[in-house]
Amino acid sequence: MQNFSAFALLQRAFGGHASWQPQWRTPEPKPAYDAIIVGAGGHGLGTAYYLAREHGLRNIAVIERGWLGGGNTGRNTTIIRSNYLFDESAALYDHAVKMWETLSQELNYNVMYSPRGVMMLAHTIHDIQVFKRHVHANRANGVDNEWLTAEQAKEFCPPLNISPKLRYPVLGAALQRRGGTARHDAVAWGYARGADAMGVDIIQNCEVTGIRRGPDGAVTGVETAKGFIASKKVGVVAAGHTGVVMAMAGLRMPLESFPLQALVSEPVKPVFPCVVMSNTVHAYISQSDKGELVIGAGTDAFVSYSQRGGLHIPSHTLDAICELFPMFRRMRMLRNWGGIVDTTPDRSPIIAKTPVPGLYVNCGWGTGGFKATPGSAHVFAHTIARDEPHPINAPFTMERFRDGVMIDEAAAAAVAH
Ligand code: FAD
Ligand code: PYC
Repeated sequence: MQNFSAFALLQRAFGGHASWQPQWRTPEPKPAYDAIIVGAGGHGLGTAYYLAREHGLRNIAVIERGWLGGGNTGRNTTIIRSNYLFDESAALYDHAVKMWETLSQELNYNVMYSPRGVMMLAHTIHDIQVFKRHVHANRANGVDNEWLTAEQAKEFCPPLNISPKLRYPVLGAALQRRGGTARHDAVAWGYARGADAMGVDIIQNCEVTGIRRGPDGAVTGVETAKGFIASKKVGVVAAGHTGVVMAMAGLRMPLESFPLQALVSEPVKPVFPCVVMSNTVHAYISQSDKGELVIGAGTDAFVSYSQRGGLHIPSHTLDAICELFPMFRRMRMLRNWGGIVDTTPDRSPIIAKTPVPGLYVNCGWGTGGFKATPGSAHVFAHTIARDEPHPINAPFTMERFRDGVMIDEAAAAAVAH
């Protein structure tokens, strides 16, 4: 008589050996990836690119809840500059500016970096003092920056209204000639293509919903909308949502998230030669290669995860732009949008290891992380690959808030937040 007991059937299925049992248990998942990057913005994709290019890791996944470049990388106004006050920041942002200069060649993808000059307007005695201090500090750090009179500012940017009758007249300006703009989506696509060519997996439409830790507390991988993905190294670069993602590992971050808006006009022929920023009247402007005037202001005054923001911000900004550049009064606005930026108490980023072994974080860029993209990605890749910071990002720890070693760049952030 045939034996149909479950045991006998299993014995037959496994070749009649008594050793079938271990295969019956679910094995502990082995690390599938050398590193996982959460967030396919410019910083995340760039990090994967440099991990592969400079540190020889090929088995990397970039996990993105939406589409690549659909976060702040694709929503920002692309201003690039390195005129920050403190030594630590000047080193970080100038590292990035130097990388921008050759990024198109590095990626063989035109990121349209255009060093057309960034001019920051002074409207009060306080502005003059602050900007002159920046000019001197920058020069001491080998970062170009120069002081212009109002007349010199107008010569550099002819549409600028320097009438003394303005409510906030232009009293002078600080000019960084190496500053400028780049094409934001090209940066995301350039890094994505470069990383993909070296074997990096870019997994879109796959939200990270949990960070799994082993009995020793170290990271073992991430839970996602598509299932568990294992890795002993996880780098979180999820601007605006970093606090939410890091909470999944039990860490509370010193971050607040705000909407930041921007808008563009109808396209016109080339009319605006540089970038002009004014923190005092809350407006900045440049012209894109498509011809649109690219305009923005400070953050909304409330914390939120809404990628929209209040209508009073664009309207207030346009008032300021029309006063500074009266020739734009009759132009029509084409569209406006918002992104979510996360800010730290000292308005400087965190690029660091965390107290959780195998978990790294890059966040807190507030309104100003696009300019840092190549430099930030480069030093973050170093931090993940070697489990220790690059000298340039060594000061940008989480612990500085506990220890009171701030890098207070609120003034250099230039966009009120
Ligand atoms: P992002 O491009 O936002 O990428 C983070 C990604 O993480 C997103 O794609 C998001 O979908 C993903 N993500 C979030 N949560 C999860 C999850 N749970 N699972 C998986 N993926 C997740 N900076 C400048 O230097 N100059 C400027 O002129 C400038 N202008 C700006 C104007 C506006 C309107 C805004 C909103 C920002 C501006 N910034 C500017 C700031 C700049 O855009 C950001 O600091 C920078 O782009 C951040 O890049 P990132 O790659 O870190 O973030
Ligand atoms: O950081 O220069 C900047 C910036 C400009 C607009 C938004 N951020």
